[in-house]
Amino acid sequence: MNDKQEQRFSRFLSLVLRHKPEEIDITLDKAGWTNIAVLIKKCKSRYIVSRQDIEQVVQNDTKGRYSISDDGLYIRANQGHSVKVDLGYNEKEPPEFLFHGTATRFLDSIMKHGLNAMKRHAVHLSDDRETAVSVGERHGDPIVLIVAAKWMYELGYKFHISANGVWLTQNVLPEFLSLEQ
Ligand code: HQG
Repeated sequence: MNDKQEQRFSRFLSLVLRHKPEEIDITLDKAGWTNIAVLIKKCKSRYIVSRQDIEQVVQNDTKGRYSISDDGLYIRANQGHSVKVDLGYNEKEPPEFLFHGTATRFLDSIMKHGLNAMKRHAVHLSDDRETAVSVGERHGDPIVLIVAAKWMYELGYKFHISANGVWLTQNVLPEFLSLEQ
């Protein structure tokens, strides 16, 4: 696959592994894994891919969105699901601050209601500002919010980190949010 084909197929993988497995009639297990051989077969009407192509996409994905199981038989998305899955990540103590990138037009609502998971399972946070800016840019004029993560953790809120380094939490109340100066 060339770069373009790879990107297109990666977007398709995101769709079926995170949101709509029914689109190609595959099933995800409780932890989000699906059998690679079956996936290749079920993709056929839209993408003719080999196992090697899939390995290439997993390896080259800029955000490390996917993992292949240790036995090499299964693939899953590391985070970002809207379908019900339990990814089984261990709880982890976050650094003092984490970042969330969003668009300026969401700001009023976020400062009023806090950060919600919206269509996904969790609020996505990063430990660096640059990532937050690029996440925010996907939605429009970007703005970075600082989350008092350690304080939340000390108060009992749970944090998990995905295999590709994305911090996940259920929701963030407005009192834990501040705007970058
Ligand atoms: C906003 C990408 C109004 C929230 C990225 C965000 C990330 C509110 C949007 C991953 C709100 C949801 C996730 C409230 C939250 N009122 N707006 N109360 N609470 N929002 O796409 O964090 O490329 O579901 O700020 O890199 O942008 O898919 O979440 O703007 O890691 O691998 O509602 O998706 O990764 O948008 O992005 P999203 P996100 P992938």
